[in-house]
Amino acid sequence: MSKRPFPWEDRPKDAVDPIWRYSLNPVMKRNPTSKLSQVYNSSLVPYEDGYIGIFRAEPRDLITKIFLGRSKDGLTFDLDEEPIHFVYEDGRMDDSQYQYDPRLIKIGDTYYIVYCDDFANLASISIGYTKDFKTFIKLAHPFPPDSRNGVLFPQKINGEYLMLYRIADSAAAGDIYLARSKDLRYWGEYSLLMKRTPYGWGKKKIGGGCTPILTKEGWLLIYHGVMDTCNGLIYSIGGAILDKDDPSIVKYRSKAYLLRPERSYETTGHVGNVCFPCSALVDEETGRLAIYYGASDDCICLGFSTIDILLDYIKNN
Ligand code: BMA
Repeated sequence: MSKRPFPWEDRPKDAVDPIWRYSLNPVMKRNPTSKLSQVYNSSLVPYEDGYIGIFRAEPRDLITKIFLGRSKDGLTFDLDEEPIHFVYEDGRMDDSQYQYDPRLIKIGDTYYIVYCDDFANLASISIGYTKDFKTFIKLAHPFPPDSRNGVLFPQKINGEYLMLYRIADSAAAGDIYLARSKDLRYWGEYSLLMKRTPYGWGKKKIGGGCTPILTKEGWLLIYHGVMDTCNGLIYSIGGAILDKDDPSIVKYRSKAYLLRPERSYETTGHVGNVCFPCSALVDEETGRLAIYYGASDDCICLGFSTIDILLDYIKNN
Protein backbone atom coordinates (compact mmCIF):
# COMPACT_ATOMS: atom_id res chain seq x y z
CA MET A 1 0.00 0.00 0.00
CA SER A 2 1.28 3.43 -0.91
CA LYS A 3 1.36 5.79 2.04
CA ARG A 4 0.06 8.62 -0.14
CA PRO A 5 -3.67 8.99 0.60
CA PHE A 6 -5.85 8.89 -2.52
CA PRO A 7 -8.92 11.14 -2.39
CA TRP A 8 -11.97 8.92 -2.88
CA GLU A 9 -15.67 8.37 -2.23
CA ASP A 10 -17.72 5.44 -3.51
CA ARG A 11 -20.34 6.03 -6.16
CA PRO A 12 -23.64 6.99 -4.55
CA LYS A 13 -26.57 4.73 -5.47
CA ASP A 14 -28.51 7.60 -7.03
CA ALA A 15 -25.62 8.85 -9.25
CA VAL A 16 -26.71 9.21 -12.88
CA ASP A 17 -23.50 10.39 -14.53
CA PRO A 18 -20.27 8.39 -14.94
CA ILE A 19 -18.45 11.04 -12.89
CA TRP A 20 -19.88 11.60 -9.41
CA ARG A 21 -19.23 14.57 -7.16
CA TYR A 22 -17.40 14.63 -3.86
CA SER A 23 -20.03 15.12 -1.16
CA LEU A 24 -18.02 17.96 0.42
CA ASN A 25 -17.49 19.95 -2.79
CA PRO A 26 -16.07 22.50 -3.33
CA VAL A 27 -12.70 21.37 -2.00
CA MET A 28 -11.49 24.95 -2.27
CA LYS A 29 -14.16 27.56 -1.72
CA ARG A 30 -14.22 31.17 -2.84
CA ASN A 31 -12.26 33.69 -0.73
CA PRO A 32 -9.92 30.94 0.56
CA THR A 33 -7.58 33.57 2.03
CA SER A 34 -7.86 37.28 2.68
CA LYS A 35 -5.69 37.88 -0.39
CA LEU A 36 -7.32 35.52 -2.89
CA SER A 37 -10.88 35.88 -4.10
CA GLN A 38 -11.09 32.70 -6.15
CA VAL A 39 -9.02 29.60 -6.95
CA TYR A 40 -10.32 27.34 -9.68
CA ASN A 41 -8.94 25.64 -12.85
CA SER A 42 -5.97 23.87 -11.25
CA SER A 43 -3.78 20.84 -11.75
CA LEU A 44 -2.26 18.37 -9.26
CA VAL A 45 0.25 15.53 -9.52
CA PRO A 46 1.65 13.10 -6.94
CA TYR A 47 4.71 14.44 -5.15
CA GLU A 48 6.70 13.03 -2.24
CA ASP A 49 4.11 11.63 0.20
CA GLY A 50 1.29 13.89 -1.04
CA TYR A 51 0.52 16.08 -4.04
CA ILE A 52 1.80 19.27 -5.58
CA GLY A 53 -0.17 21.53 -7.85
CA ILE A 54 -0.30 24.65 -9.93
CA PHE A 55 -3.40 26.65 -9.13
CA ARG A 56 -5.19 29.32 -11.09
CA ALA A 57 -6.07 32.02 -8.59
CA GLU A 58 -7.17 35.60 -8.64
CA PRO A 59 -6.02 38.08 -6.03
CA ARG A 60 -8.36 40.93 -5.14
CA ASP A 61 -7.46 42.82 -8.33
CA LEU A 62 -9.01 39.88 -10.28
CA ILE A 63 -5.95 39.61 -12.52
CA THR A 64 -5.48 35.88 -13.00
CA LYS A 65 -2.14 34.37 -11.89
CA ILE A 66 -0.80 30.90 -11.21
CA PHE A 67 0.39 29.79 -7.78
CA LEU A 68 2.25 26.78 -6.44
CA GLY A 69 0.37 24.76 -3.84
CA ARG A 70 0.77 21.55 -1.89
CA SER A 71 -1.64 19.01 -0.51
CA LYS A 72 -1.17 16.02 1.78
CA ASP A 73 -4.49 14.38 0.99
CA GLY A 74 -5.74 15.84 -2.31
CA LEU A 75 -8.60 17.45 -0.38
CA THR A 76 -7.01 20.40 1.40
CA PHE A 77 -4.44 22.73 -0.12
CA ASP A 78 -1.75 25.19 0.99
CA LEU A 79 -0.97 27.81 -1.61
CA ASP A 80 2.10 30.01 -1.71
CA GLU A 81 1.38 33.65 -0.98
CA GLU A 82 3.15 34.89 -4.10
CA PRO A 83 2.36 33.80 -7.67
CA ILE A 84 4.98 31.87 -9.63
CA HIS A 85 7.63 34.09 -11.22
CA PHE A 86 9.08 32.60 -14.36
CA VAL A 87 12.44 33.47 -15.91
CA TYR A 88 13.33 32.81 -19.53
CA GLU A 89 16.20 30.44 -20.23
CA ASP A 90 18.48 33.41 -20.98
CA GLY A 91 17.79 34.87 -17.54
CA ARG A 92 15.29 37.59 -18.55
CA MET A 93 12.33 37.96 -16.22
CA ASP A 94 8.96 37.01 -17.63
CA ASP A 95 6.87 40.14 -17.96
CA SER A 96 3.50 38.58 -18.81
CA GLN A 97 0.61 40.30 -17.05
CA TYR A 98 -1.67 37.32 -16.50
CA GLN A 99 -1.51 33.53 -16.51
CA TYR A 100 -4.27 30.94 -16.47
CA ASP A 101 -5.47 27.34 -16.84
CA PRO A 102 -2.26 25.51 -15.86
CA ARG A 103 -1.70 21.82 -16.53
CA LEU A 104 1.16 20.22 -14.60
CA ILE A 105 2.82 17.17 -16.19
CA LYS A 106 5.82 15.16 -15.04
CA ILE A 107 8.02 13.78 -17.82
CA GLY A 108 11.22 12.11 -16.63
CA ASP A 109 12.57 14.22 -13.77
CA THR A 110 11.05 17.47 -15.03
CA TYR A 111 7.71 19.01 -14.20
CA TYR A 112 6.21 20.94 -17.12
CA ILE A 113 3.56 23.60 -16.72
CA VAL A 114 1.49 24.26 -19.82
CA TYR A 115 -0.70 27.32 -19.41
CA CYS A 116 -1.89 30.48 -21.13
CA ASP A 117 -0.50 33.96 -20.76
CA ASP A 118 -0.56 37.21 -22.70
CA PHE A 119 1.40 37.48 -25.92
CA ALA A 120 0.92 40.34 -28.36
CA ASN A 121 -2.21 41.34 -26.43
CA LEU A 122 -3.75 37.94 -27.01
CA ALA A 123 -3.78 34.82 -24.88
CA SER A 124 -1.30 32.17 -25.92
CA ILE A 125 -0.01 28.79 -24.79
CA SER A 126 3.20 28.92 -22.77
CA ILE A 127 5.41 26.12 -21.51
CA GLY A 128 7.34 26.44 -18.28
CA TYR A 129 9.29 23.86 -16.37
CA THR A 130 10.85 23.20 -13.01
CA LYS A 131 12.79 20.41 -11.42
CA ASP A 132 12.67 21.65 -7.84
CA PHE A 133 9.56 23.87 -7.57
CA LYS A 134 11.85 26.73 -6.62
CA THR A 135 13.11 27.94 -10.01
CA PHE A 136 10.57 28.15 -12.82
CA ILE A 137 11.90 28.47 -16.36
CA LYS A 138 9.74 29.59 -19.26
CA LEU A 139 10.39 28.72 -22.91
CA ALA A 140 9.99 31.46 -25.50
CA HIS A 141 6.36 31.21 -26.69
CA PRO A 142 6.10 27.87 -28.50
CA PHE A 143 2.75 28.67 -30.14
CA PRO A 144 1.61 31.81 -31.94
CA PRO A 145 -0.75 34.24 -30.17
CA ASP A 146 -4.37 33.16 -29.82
CA SER A 147 -3.78 29.50 -28.97
CA ARG A 148 -5.51 28.01 -25.92
CA ASN A 149 -5.93 24.90 -23.83
CA GLY A 150 -2.56 23.29 -24.34
CA VAL A 151 -2.57 19.73 -23.02
CA LEU A 152 0.72 17.85 -23.25
CA PHE A 153 0.84 14.04 -23.41
CA PRO A 154 2.81 12.63 -20.45
CA GLN A 155 5.34 10.80 -22.61
CA LYS A 156 6.91 10.98 -26.05
CA ILE A 157 5.14 8.85 -28.64
CA ASN A 158 7.26 7.58 -31.54
CA GLY A 159 9.98 10.03 -30.53
CA GLU A 160 7.71 13.08 -30.45
CA TYR A 161 5.99 15.20 -27.84
CA LEU A 162 2.31 15.68 -28.60
CA MET A 163 0.14 18.61 -27.56
CA LEU A 164 -3.58 19.16 -27.86
CA TYR A 165 -4.56 22.77 -28.42
CA ARG A 166 -7.29 25.02 -29.72
CA ILE A 167 -6.97 28.12 -31.83
CA ALA A 168 -8.56 31.15 -30.25
CA ASP A 169 -12.15 31.71 -29.34
CA SER A 170 -13.47 33.18 -32.57
CA ALA A 171 -16.56 31.77 -34.24
CA ALA A 172 -14.34 30.11 -36.83
CA ALA A 173 -12.14 28.27 -34.36
CA GLY A 174 -13.39 25.93 -31.68
CA ASP A 175 -11.95 22.52 -32.50
CA ILE A 176 -9.11 20.52 -30.91
CA TYR A 177 -5.91 20.20 -32.92
CA LEU A 178 -2.85 18.02 -32.35
CA ALA A 179 0.67 19.43 -32.65
CA ARG A 180 3.98 17.55 -32.68
CA SER A 181 7.45 18.50 -31.51
CA LYS A 182 10.80 16.79 -31.05
CA ASP A 183 12.04 19.27 -28.42
CA LEU A 184 8.97 21.09 -26.95
CA ARG A 185 10.19 24.34 -28.60
CA TYR A 186 9.32 23.94 -32.25
CA TRP A 187 5.85 22.60 -32.98
CA GLY A 188 4.38 21.56 -36.31
CA GLU A 189 2.57 18.91 -38.35
CA TYR A 190 -0.68 20.31 -36.94
CA SER A 191 -3.71 18.14 -37.54
CA LEU A 192 -7.36 18.37 -36.66
CA LEU A 193 -8.16 15.87 -33.90
CA MET A 194 -11.80 16.49 -32.98
CA LYS A 195 -14.37 18.93 -34.24
CA ARG A 196 -17.04 20.60 -32.15
CA THR A 197 -20.19 18.53 -31.85
CA PRO A 198 -22.74 19.45 -34.54
CA TYR A 199 -25.37 19.98 -31.82
CA GLY A 200 -25.55 19.75 -28.05
CA TRP A 201 -23.10 20.25 -25.21
CA GLY A 202 -19.95 20.80 -27.31
CA LYS A 203 -21.47 22.81 -30.12
CA LYS A 204 -19.73 26.14 -29.61
CA LYS A 205 -16.18 24.96 -28.88
CA ILE A 206 -14.22 22.12 -27.33
CA GLY A 207 -10.81 22.11 -25.67
CA GLY A 208 -8.36 19.85 -23.86
CA GLY A 209 -8.83 19.11 -20.18
CA CYS A 210 -6.79 16.66 -18.12
CA THR A 211 -3.47 15.13 -19.14
CA PRO A 212 -4.40 12.05 -21.23
CA ILE A 213 -4.31 8.78 -19.25
CA LEU A 214 -2.89 5.62 -20.84
CA THR A 215 -5.32 2.70 -20.50
CA LYS A 216 -5.73 -0.75 -22.09
CA GLU A 217 -8.01 0.82 -24.73
CA GLY A 218 -5.74 3.77 -25.55
CA TRP A 219 -5.44 7.32 -24.25
CA LEU A 220 -8.39 8.36 -22.13
CA LEU A 221 -9.06 12.02 -22.79
CA ILE A 222 -11.20 14.04 -20.40
CA TYR A 223 -11.92 17.38 -22.09
CA HIS A 224 -14.38 20.26 -22.00
CA GLY A 225 -17.12 21.30 -24.37
CA VAL A 226 -19.09 24.52 -24.56
CA MET A 227 -22.66 25.11 -25.64
CA ASP A 228 -24.15 28.55 -26.25
CA THR A 229 -27.65 29.15 -24.97
CA CYS A 230 -29.99 32.13 -24.58
CA ASN A 231 -28.56 32.37 -21.09
CA GLY A 232 -24.87 32.31 -22.05
CA LEU A 233 -22.20 29.62 -22.29
CA ILE A 234 -22.33 26.25 -20.52
CA TYR A 235 -19.05 24.36 -19.95
CA SER A 236 -19.42 20.58 -19.54
CA ILE A 237 -16.99 17.66 -19.31
CA GLY A 238 -16.68 15.09 -22.11
CA GLY A 239 -14.60 12.00 -22.86
CA ALA A 240 -12.83 10.31 -25.78
CA ILE A 241 -10.38 7.46 -26.32
CA LEU A 242 -7.40 7.99 -28.65
CA ASP A 243 -5.25 5.29 -30.20
CA LYS A 244 -2.32 4.32 -27.97
CA ASP A 245 0.37 4.45 -30.68
CA ASP A 246 -1.16 7.11 -32.89
CA PRO A 247 -3.28 9.50 -30.82
CA SER A 248 -4.38 11.32 -33.96
CA ILE A 249 -6.85 8.43 -34.32
CA VAL A 250 -10.01 8.97 -32.25
CA LYS A 251 -11.25 5.46 -31.44
CA TYR A 252 -14.32 6.46 -29.44
CA ARG A 253 -15.90 9.71 -28.40
CA SER A 254 -18.87 10.00 -26.11
CA LYS A 255 -21.82 11.83 -27.58
CA ALA A 256 -23.16 12.29 -24.06
CA TYR A 257 -21.36 14.57 -21.60
CA LEU A 258 -19.72 12.99 -18.55
CA LEU A 259 -20.70 15.83 -16.19
CA ARG A 260 -22.43 19.16 -16.67
CA PRO A 261 -23.04 22.10 -14.32
CA GLU A 262 -25.95 21.24 -12.03
CA ARG A 263 -25.05 22.01 -8.43
CA SER A 264 -25.30 25.60 -7.20
CA TYR A 265 -21.50 25.92 -6.91
CA GLU A 266 -21.29 25.02 -10.62
CA THR A 267 -24.17 27.09 -11.92
CA THR A 268 -23.64 30.25 -9.90
CA GLY A 269 -20.45 32.17 -9.31
CA HIS A 270 -17.99 34.48 -10.98
CA VAL A 271 -18.85 32.88 -14.33
CA GLY A 272 -21.81 30.56 -13.81
CA ASN A 273 -22.41 27.23 -15.56
CA VAL A 274 -18.79 26.16 -15.79
CA CYS A 275 -17.25 22.74 -15.06
CA PHE A 276 -13.67 22.96 -16.35
CA PRO A 277 -11.42 19.90 -15.83
CA CYS A 278 -7.64 20.44 -15.62
CA SER A 279 -6.24 17.31 -13.99
CA ALA A 280 -7.00 13.79 -12.84
CA LEU A 281 -5.14 11.67 -10.31
CA VAL A 282 -5.02 7.95 -11.07
CA ASP A 283 -4.77 5.24 -8.44
CA GLU A 284 -2.77 2.65 -10.41
CA GLU A 285 -3.83 -0.28 -8.19
CA THR A 286 -7.58 0.22 -8.42
CA GLY A 287 -8.04 2.39 -11.53
CA ARG A 288 -9.81 5.01 -9.42
CA LEU A 289 -9.81 8.56 -10.75
CA ALA A 290 -10.00 11.83 -8.82
CA ILE A 291 -10.82 14.56 -11.32
CA TYR A 292 -10.24 18.20 -10.38
CA TYR A 293 -12.42 20.73 -12.12
CA GLY A 294 -12.91 24.43 -11.68
CA ALA A 295 -16.53 25.33 -10.98
CA SER A 296 -18.09 28.65 -12.03
CA ASP A 297 -14.58 30.22 -12.18
CA ASP A 298 -14.83 30.49 -8.41
CA CYS A 299 -13.80 27.27 -6.70
CA ILE A 300 -12.16 23.85 -7.11
CA CYS A 301 -14.33 20.75 -7.14
CA LEU A 302 -13.58 17.06 -7.16
CA GLY A 303 -15.33 14.37 -9.17
CA PHE A 304 -14.69 10.63 -8.94
CA SER A 305 -14.89 7.76 -11.41
CA THR A 306 -12.82 4.77 -12.46
CA ILE A 307 -10.95 4.09 -15.68
CA ASP A 308 -13.26 1.14 -16.43
CA ILE A 309 -16.45 3.12 -15.85
CA LEU A 310 -15.29 5.93 -18.15
CA LEU A 311 -14.03 3.57 -20.88
CA ASP A 312 -17.34 1.67 -20.85
CA TYR A 313 -19.40 4.83 -20.82
CA ILE A 314 -17.45 6.44 -23.69
CA LYS A 315 -17.63 3.25 -25.78
CA ASN A 316 -21.36 2.78 -25.17
CA ASN A 317 -22.53 6.36 -25.54
C1 BMA B 1 -12.39 29.88 -20.82
C2 BMA B 1 -11.13 29.86 -19.95
C3 BMA B 1 -11.41 29.15 -18.64
C4 BMA B 1 -12.69 29.60 -17.99
C5 BMA B 1 -13.83 29.58 -18.99
C6 BMA B 1 -15.13 30.08 -18.43
O1 BMA B 1 -12.20 30.67 -21.93
O2 BMA B 1 -10.73 31.15 -19.67
O3 BMA B 1 -10.36 29.42 -17.77
O4 BMA B 1 -12.99 28.71 -16.92
O5 BMA B 1 -13.46 30.38 -20.10
O6 BMA B 1 -15.05 31.44 -18.05
